[in-house]
Amino acid sequence: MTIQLYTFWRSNAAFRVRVALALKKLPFEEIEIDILSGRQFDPDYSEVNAEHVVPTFVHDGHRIFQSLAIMEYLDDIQAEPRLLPEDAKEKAYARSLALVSIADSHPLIVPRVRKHLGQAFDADAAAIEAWCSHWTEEGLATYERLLTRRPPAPFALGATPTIADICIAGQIVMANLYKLDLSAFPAVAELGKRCFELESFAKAHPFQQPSYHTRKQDH
Ligand SMILES: N[C@@H](CCC(=O)N[C@@H](CS)C(=O)NCC(=O)O)C(=O)O
Repeated sequence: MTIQLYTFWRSNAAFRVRVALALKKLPFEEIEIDILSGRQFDPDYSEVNAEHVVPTFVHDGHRIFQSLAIMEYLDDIQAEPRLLPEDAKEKAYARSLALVSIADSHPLIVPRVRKHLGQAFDADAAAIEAWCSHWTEEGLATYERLLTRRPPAPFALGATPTIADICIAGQIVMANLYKLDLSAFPAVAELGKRCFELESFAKAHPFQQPSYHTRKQDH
């Protein structure tokens, strides 16, 4: 089996897939697409990903996009360790938790949104940063309420990490990028600590990617 991942150090969606692949212990080749320099619009990559986003996952030549679809596919091709619970209600809850970040928080702060805020509404760098911080904190606050109602034991769905933990950890990654204080979100911070103690999470963090250290200053 060969796996390639079109990825970028800062991409939250790519972070999710890097963690999922590491939890499954599946080796993969990374192909970097610098989405801050517009490489997602290059004709070659446009052919790979019609949405002009990362990640794109390639399994034996078959391409899949959207991090949730990729993580679910990984469970289909290699069942253990499971990233989604088998029980229908638990699986739906895991997906619900995952989508708080994937569908409702993260899409508001991606590069194309930040760019449009500047181009269409004259938002300056400080205003765009404030926008991103706001929507990141909204996601963290939702997770805090959810984790308070159903405390992690020790992970969000139980004994082992699932897509829910991956996405909550991703929300923390966003907070790290915007230098946000997590003290108002103690349950989220505690779960994040537990996740990032695992090598699969820690090594997938944007700040651990080689190109983070060689990035241009404005990236
Ligand atoms: N919902 C998608 C999000 C994909 C996405 O927006 N990726 C970002 C990086 S995290 C991207 O490539 N953005 C390029 C842009 O906004 O121009 C997923 O979960 O895979």
